[in-house]
Amino acid sequence: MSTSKPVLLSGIQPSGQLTLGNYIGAIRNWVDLQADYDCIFLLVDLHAITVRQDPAVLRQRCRDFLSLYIACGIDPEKNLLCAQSHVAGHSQLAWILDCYTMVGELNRMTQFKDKSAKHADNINAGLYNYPVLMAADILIYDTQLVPVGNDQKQHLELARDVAQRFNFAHKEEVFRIPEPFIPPVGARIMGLQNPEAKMSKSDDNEGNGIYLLDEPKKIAKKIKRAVTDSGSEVRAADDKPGVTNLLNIMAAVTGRSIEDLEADYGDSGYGRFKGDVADAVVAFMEPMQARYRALQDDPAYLDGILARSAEQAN
Ligand code: ATP
Ligand code: LTN
Repeated sequence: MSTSKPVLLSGIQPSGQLTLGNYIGAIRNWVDLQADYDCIFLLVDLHAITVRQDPAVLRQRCRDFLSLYIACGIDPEKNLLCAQSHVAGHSQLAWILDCYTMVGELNRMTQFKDKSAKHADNINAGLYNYPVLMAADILIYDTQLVPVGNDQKQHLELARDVAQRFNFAHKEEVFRIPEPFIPPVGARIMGLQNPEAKMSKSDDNEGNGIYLLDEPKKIAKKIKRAVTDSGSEVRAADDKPGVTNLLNIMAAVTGRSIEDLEADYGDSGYGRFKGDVADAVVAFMEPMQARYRALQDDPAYLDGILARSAEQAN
């Protein structure tokens, strides 16, 4: 990693199974932006333990996610691919930033409210302080750009506020104020069965998500069974959340615009459209999955990437 370019940082929790939503909202943009920045892509395992984890499973999942980052097109030679827990500075800075974060700010975080409702038996302090550790991940590297999906916008605004408060208190530009990068299309991919809620990697309803490691046949089946809306027109609209979501997915994996897709599929009915969405998703997935399988055969290579990246990050 050179030091001449601006820094880009992002991360994903190694929990559940990576979805097409994670790819479209986050990883795809990392791939597109990696040439122009010094990039750090994190496996945020310390964030993942806000929910109970089996240590061996968590360690293996870090390798699996790392393989998927690479299979999706992240270059491990040019970027740092780190486990968050391998770089102690993240948690050290988090404590300092805790002292510059207001309880009132944390109380407003919607992810905390959602996760507390989902894990009512384990509302721990880590879940509450989660956004402060995320702020530390970002601020410790003088990060300029943070590509994330729409659901992380609130956390990023908090990181900016805390950085500004710290700089103001000490009358010095200690932290660079990071900018979000939220993609214009696909920042919020919705569940296939419930297009009112975002597709999420720890969803209990398996049919709701397309997982990056789903077999092609399964992907096609899930897309064909996706909830669509009344009427038959293929058009993006607020009263058509199911069709709009499939349009966003197809636009993201093919690079075509929504307008172009609407012009092509407008009156052709949902059947043909869904078949083509499934084909487009599978065409993206198959070569990516083959690259993933090849990487899985070499755990020493993966552990080497993590060790080398952590050393440089430290
Ligand atoms: P979990 O269900 O385990 O909380 P998640 O699927 O919400 O996980 P995160 O680890 O919270 O995933 O998010 C990783 C990245 O993927 C973030 O940048 C987030 O904004 C993005 N992302 C997550 N879900 C979606 C989605 N449905 N659409 C677009 N981007 C998403
Ligand atoms: N909270 C994020 C994951 C995350 C992150 C980060 C994203 C942790 N640290 C730093 C961007 C930058 C999420 O997606 N749940």
